[in-house]
Amino acid sequence: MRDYDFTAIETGWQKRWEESGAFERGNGGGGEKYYLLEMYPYPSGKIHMGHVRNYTIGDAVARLLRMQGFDVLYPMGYDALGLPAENAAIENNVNPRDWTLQCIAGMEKQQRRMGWSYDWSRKLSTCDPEYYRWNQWLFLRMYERGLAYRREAPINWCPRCETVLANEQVVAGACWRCDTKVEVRSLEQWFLRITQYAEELLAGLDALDGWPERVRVMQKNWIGKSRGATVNFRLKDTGETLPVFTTRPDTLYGATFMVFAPEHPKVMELVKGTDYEKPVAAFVNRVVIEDRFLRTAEDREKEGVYIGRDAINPLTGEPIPIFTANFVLMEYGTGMIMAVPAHDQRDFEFARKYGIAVRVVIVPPGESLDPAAMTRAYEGEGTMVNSGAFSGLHNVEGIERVTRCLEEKGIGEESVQYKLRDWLVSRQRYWGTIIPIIYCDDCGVVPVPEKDLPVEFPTDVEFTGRGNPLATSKTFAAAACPKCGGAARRETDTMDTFVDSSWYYFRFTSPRCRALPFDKEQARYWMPVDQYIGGIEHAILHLFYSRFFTRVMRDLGLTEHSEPFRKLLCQGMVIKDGAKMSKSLGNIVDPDEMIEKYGADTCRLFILFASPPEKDLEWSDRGIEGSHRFLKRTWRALLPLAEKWREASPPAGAIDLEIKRLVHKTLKKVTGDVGVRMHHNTAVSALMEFLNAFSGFVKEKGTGPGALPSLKYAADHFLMMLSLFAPHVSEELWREFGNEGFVSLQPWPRWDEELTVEETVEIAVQVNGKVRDRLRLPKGAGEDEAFEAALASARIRKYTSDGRIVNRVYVPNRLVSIVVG
Ligand code: ANZ
Ligand code: ZN
Repeated sequence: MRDYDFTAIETGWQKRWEESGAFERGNGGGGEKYYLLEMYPYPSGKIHMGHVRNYTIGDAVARLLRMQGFDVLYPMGYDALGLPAENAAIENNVNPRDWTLQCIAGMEKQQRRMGWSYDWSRKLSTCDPEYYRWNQWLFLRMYERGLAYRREAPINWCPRCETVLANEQVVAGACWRCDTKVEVRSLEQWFLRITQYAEELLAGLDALDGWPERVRVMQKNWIGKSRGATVNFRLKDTGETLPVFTTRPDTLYGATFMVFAPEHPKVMELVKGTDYEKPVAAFVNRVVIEDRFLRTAEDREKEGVYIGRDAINPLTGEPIPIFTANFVLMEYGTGMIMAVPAHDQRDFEFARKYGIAVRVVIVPPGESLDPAAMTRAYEGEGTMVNSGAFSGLHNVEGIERVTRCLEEKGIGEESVQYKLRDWLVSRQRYWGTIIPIIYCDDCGVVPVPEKDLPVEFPTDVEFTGRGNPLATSKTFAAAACPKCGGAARRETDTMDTFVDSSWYYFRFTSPRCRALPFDKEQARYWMPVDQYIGGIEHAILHLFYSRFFTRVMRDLGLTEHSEPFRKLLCQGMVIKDGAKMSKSLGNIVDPDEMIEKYGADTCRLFILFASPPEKDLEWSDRGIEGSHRFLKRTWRALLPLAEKWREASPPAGAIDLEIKRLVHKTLKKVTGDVGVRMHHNTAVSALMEFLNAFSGFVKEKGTGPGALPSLKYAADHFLMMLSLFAPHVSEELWREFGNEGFVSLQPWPRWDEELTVEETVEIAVQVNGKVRDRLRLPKGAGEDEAFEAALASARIRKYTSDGRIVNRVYVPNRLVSIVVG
């Protein structure tokens, strides 16, 4: 018997699949469409086990659906723009483009070695001018509609990468890539007006019932909708209005001070020329450069300074002091707050520290609160007190009533606020889509005309690690103004690479479309993505931006869809020695080495068997050995059988019922586990049990002509199922049995429900101590069922019809005993 030479087997089948275009769309049959997508990789040069896991999970599903007759779209591409390529350019003195293309080539080769069934004819790379051309085109459409705009903004600046970072790229006050402490600067920046879609993006979450609940919650919190009221306080001396946003207008009588965000322009304006100017300026300058997330953390000490001015509480008419403090943010609400120390913990801590009055205006029902004795704020519900005409009301009702009162008096109104901010998309970097804008001294901001798209990368640039390389080009910046023809200069900012991934899945539906970002008909047919698979780290940004872009493209008339991803699976991490497998921890297992040593089929099988997709997977050398042994056992069990089968002129014969049951039961399990529940691990273990039962059968019944048809039947079905997980070895054995075509493209067999029902057992029936019959009953049949079946047997009735039954005993699954007197 020849050896299980997985390397030869795997490369052989990969070549055959490729040459025949086996997995190009259209081979799945004319069934219902199914768009299966995994998050495309950043081409860092090598795939890691996280990729291997993600893509193996998806591939099993793609293979099943294709065999089930779905019209499957299963594409792959590369998220090819971004910082790492530029960092590599700086370190190794290569062009980011060359570096990236090389990385893509390397990764694609590895991906092909894994035998994933992508439709490679649709491959795309976002660094291809034919791709980023459409980033620019979409940007200009957004610009025309006011959805892309420019303004000066305080931004996060990484002094090491010398670039602006989005809020979400700041992790605990440091740059997400290089960990350098982030600074705040003010610069002209480009934004996408995602806030215009805040309400719709929030409402849409309810319908996404194919998404993990935790992802929906994360997105909801990211939008951060709050209902409340805007209340106009007044500056005591001038009467100038000072609007605050509060979710608790019911506590207005308890507002004993006001706080401005340190960045608020009013702060320095109000202290100008007073004794307070110096200390306030010192405080402000110190706080504004601190990271906002740390600055406002719950356990962070609250600190601030009095600015020497007072405000008037609009309901009590009392003057209250104004402070500026670290716990108030400029970007939320109005950038200033009314502080209610009795009922807000932050305000309470601040008031205690600076000796500000604490006034209780809500008490727990039936209780009272002594401000002097309080050790924390009372933030719960209760009855309003010390609140003029509102005293005695339940505070929830009070929120409504106070708001209405403010509206009647014209000093406030109901208000809704979102934590969501517009998306800062400009980056001072080279390897991103160039923002297609020209600045002209006479005409101002002028969009690059469509015929001049794409604006491509200049190559005469230097990668020194300082500043924006685009700005070092001698040729790039100078441009003729598209309007007046005069000398003008190009925008050197590039787009955040999250722009690329916000719509790439639309492009896959018609990757070579030249007239538009994608063909409308193709998108109508394929979208939405039916199943998306990727890491939880993209729960907010990528998935949120994609939902935004889809809506923008809808409003541009490009698609009717609003939601891009119908179902979402977030796979767990790959763990080794108790920590996430990562380069920095040095606990990497290299997929190439594993393929070398065990073959792709073994890797795939182990990864799917070791853990259900959404749970973490602990890497185990013993586990992978185990999977390898299973495939070797499969090989040794089936190959000789295939030879026998080919030699014997295949005799027709009935299929053994036990084998049939085994096949149909397993078929049902595998179909449901992979296609519906996405629990590949239990499907794999069902196949392992299958092989055991199969070997038992061979031992018992042999491989003679009588048994061969049953064994062939079992082997065919087993190989079809195994092909979802270990496709190469399945193809090889399939062919060994003399079967036609690819096993990967066989129609998925249907199971017969009846054959999947519980197993049956043989039960002996005794009459007066002598076995008179044997019955097949469902395993676990109850006493009544067993006696009924026994008495229905003609053989038994022969012995019971004369007498009267005086006793009966039932031993489940084994024996019915009847005593006739
Ligand atoms: C008075 C008050 C009394 C408040 C009370 C709360 C409890 P969410 O739910 O997150 O929307 N706030 C408003 N703008 C702020 C800003 N720019 N920086 C820091 N805090 C700000 O929070 C809304 C509440 O957070 C608002 O309601 C305000 O404090 C504060 F017993 O107003 B509240
Ligand atoms: Zn001009």
